[in-house]
Amino acid sequence: MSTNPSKSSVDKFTFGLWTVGWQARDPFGDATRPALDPVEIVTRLAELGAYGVTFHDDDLIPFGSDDKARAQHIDRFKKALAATGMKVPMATTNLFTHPVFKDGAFTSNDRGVRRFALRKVMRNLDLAAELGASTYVFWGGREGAEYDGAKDVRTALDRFREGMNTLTSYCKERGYALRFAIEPKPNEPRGDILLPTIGHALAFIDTLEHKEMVGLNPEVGHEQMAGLNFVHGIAQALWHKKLFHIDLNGQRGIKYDQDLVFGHGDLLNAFFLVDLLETAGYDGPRHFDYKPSRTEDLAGVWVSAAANMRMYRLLRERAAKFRQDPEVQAAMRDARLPELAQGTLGKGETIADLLRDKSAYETFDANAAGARGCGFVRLNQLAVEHVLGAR
Ligand code: GLT
Ligand code: MN
Ligand code: MN
Repeated sequence: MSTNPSKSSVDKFTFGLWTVGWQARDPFGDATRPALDPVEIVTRLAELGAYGVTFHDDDLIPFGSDDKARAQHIDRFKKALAATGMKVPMATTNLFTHPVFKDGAFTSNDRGVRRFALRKVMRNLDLAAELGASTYVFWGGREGAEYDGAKDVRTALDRFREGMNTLTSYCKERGYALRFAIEPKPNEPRGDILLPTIGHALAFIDTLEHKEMVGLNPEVGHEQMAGLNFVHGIAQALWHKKLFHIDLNGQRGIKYDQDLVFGHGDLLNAFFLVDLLETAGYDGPRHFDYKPSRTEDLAGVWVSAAANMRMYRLLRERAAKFRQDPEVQAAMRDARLPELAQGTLGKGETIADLLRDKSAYETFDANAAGARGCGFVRLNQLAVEHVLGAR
């Protein structure tokens, strides 16, 4: 039961500079917290036991900085990383805040904006490679539309693909060992965003020139905003070998993007997510993309950051106990979970063999099979009891 949230960098817990650094400005109200210096963020997160930080170009270097100011921001950041041992496993581009991106970046109807976006990404790819990042995220928050007549979606997807192909080629030319991770989201800030779910993004990636370099960075809340089951989405991403990175947070149902602390939304789904990540051998960062609620002061920011890591560790501990519990193992057998791993056709069995097998059809008792209970509720109750610490 004891879970010590002490420093354990092997956990690879990472946070975006923009998460704890969020000043809590929303469409209805002003900031409730002061800006935080990236150096302070690195230092405080290191003290809390995080493994690393991630950033958008503009989180580190304010938009429009000249070369001299840019170099100074980078230098201070590098010194903070060196002093704390914090890593930068991922970086990304801000292609959504400045008004120039109001109609998108790679898919803006305005060609000049598209070219500017590619150059902005290339510039930050250079920095990401220099800082040793292995993943580069693409969240296309402004790639979309409010009106069906305002965007030719098929042509926009051509431009999106052209952008991704150009940027993978750029990395190859420069010899960068970066992999790209597309982050789907159904809506907000655009009325409808292109590549809205894991499934849409997977299909898109399959059309890319260097598709082996491109995978996913799914976010808990984004799939849940679309009413989808995040655990199922992650399982399919893993199945396609496309889970390159993950954004952990909490969301309570189909509404605006809440970015709550991990586990503060659908707790049971978070439990099974941790179980999946741990048992499937996902070895990438556990990246928290949350926003400390607007109600919190600076002390509350650090409380909420620590809560994400503690939640992950607690759920990992519960999930391991769930799997070790003999009653759970029996319930899994009764629910025929191991049987699903057995091929439906026998080894070497042909279609002719299947057609000859009378027990498969002619004498198969469909009514008896249909009457048999599956035992899934018992198994789920055991899971809930483990989450509650009742077992
Ligand atoms: C933005 C968005 C996140 C993305 C970030 C990466 S930025 O805050 O809400 O989900 O992961 O661009
Ligand atoms: Mn979000
Ligand atoms: Mn995210």
